[in-house]
Amino acid sequence: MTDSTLPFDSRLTSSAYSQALQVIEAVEPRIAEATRAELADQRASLKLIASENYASPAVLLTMGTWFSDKYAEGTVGHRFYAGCQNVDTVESLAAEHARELFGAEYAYAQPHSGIDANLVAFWSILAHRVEGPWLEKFGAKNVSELTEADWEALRAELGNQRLLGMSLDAGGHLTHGFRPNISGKMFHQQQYGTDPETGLLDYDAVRAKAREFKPLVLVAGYSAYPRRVNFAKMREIADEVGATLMVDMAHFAGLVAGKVFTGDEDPVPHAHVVTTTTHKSLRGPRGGLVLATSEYAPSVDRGCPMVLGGPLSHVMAAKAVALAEARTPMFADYAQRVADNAKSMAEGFLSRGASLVTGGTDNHIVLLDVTSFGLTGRQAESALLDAGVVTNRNSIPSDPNGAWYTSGIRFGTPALTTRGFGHDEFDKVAELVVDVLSNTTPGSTKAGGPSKATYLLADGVADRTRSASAEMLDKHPLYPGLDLA
Ligand code: DSN
Repeated sequence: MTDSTLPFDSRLTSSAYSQALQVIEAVEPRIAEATRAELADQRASLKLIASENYASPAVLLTMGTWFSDKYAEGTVGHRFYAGCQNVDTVESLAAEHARELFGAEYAYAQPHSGIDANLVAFWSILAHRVEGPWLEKFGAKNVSELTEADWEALRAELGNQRLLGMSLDAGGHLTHGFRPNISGKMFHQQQYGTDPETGLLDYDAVRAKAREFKPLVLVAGYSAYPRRVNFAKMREIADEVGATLMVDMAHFAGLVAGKVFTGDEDPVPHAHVVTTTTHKSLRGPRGGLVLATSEYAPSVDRGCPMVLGGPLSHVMAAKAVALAEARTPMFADYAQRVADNAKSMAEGFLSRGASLVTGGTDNHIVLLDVTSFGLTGRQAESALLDAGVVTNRNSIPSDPNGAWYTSGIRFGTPALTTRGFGHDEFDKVAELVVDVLSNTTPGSTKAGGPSKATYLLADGVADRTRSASAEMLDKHPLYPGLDLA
């Protein structure tokens, strides 16, 4: 029995993949074998990584075509290579679906990943906010008219800008100004955190920091914050200090697309520039996307060659297919289930005495504080993996174990919701996780001291977790009916 939320025809898909694998097998059988093994592994595990999902066969198949063979640097209608008319069709369609889906004035479908999308956004904002006035000052029409001396001064000006983003341990992303990331090096950066008592964003504290720091760019968005953000308030703060509001919605783009986040929680009407990946809750191919107001569009359009190499036309085609899927009522229903399931999982943890950062969730993420189990995130992640539960360790606010060992485990509902898991299954998943962690004890170092990495999982726990998981996974098969025989 199946209630997968993926739209596809299993007979056609089985035939397409069986034949494709035969073609691959004839050249490099080990790749065909690894491809079959990967499907088997994904089918057999409880995938709870918040940033992963399962794309539809239509999306996946679209990536395996001759569009991969094209170079298409430039923009639609203005390429550096001849013969890009079909790539133009693909890129225009991806952008059109993105604009329609999100109600954006402008969409740029070329970024290869989320980091690329953020780099395009940063440089576009600098070009618009810093380079623009500079060109005006020197009466130049474009950067090619600047002299070497102008360039030297412009470089100093570009590199002297400030960015304020959410700190990594509060749930922000590496690219939001984290020191070791390029964003923390190309900008003078400061970070805002969350309230130490509640774990929630404190908009007054963000405002106070923005007033003091006066950033050129205010970044909102997160990769491990289990709550919604009020983007209208963030825009108010940005306006007050003259900053550009950039929202990275990579994690929750599916919830925006499915109209679970509307009004003040929808970043698109409030931000100047919005970036996202397409493969997380949005359930598309691995890639990035930038949305912008018309004012920022000309500088975002310079993403290639400013920051990006040649666009991946086959992936842009798959983005168009995924965005078309996301415009259906079926996807809106899926997005609502993603959020409902996260609540069920959070309640499942709380009712069993576990401690959650912010005390719960209202998006797709549940962030479990594992210190009450006497474990580090690293130990908990490894013990769960032994039991077939795939997650990732994550920092929690003011994490005593730092960014490597951490004290949290991040769970996400997009992938298993795609398989059809609902309230009861997510409650059961919480029960299994609590059982595993309650039966895990920290290990010791070789010298006999306390270790942050080693652990001992009690006998029998991994087996009983795997068999309880298998029961649920069998009821909700991945790509039901897809047979590679
Ligand atoms: N790596 C992604 C995540 O797991 O959230 C973000 O880049």
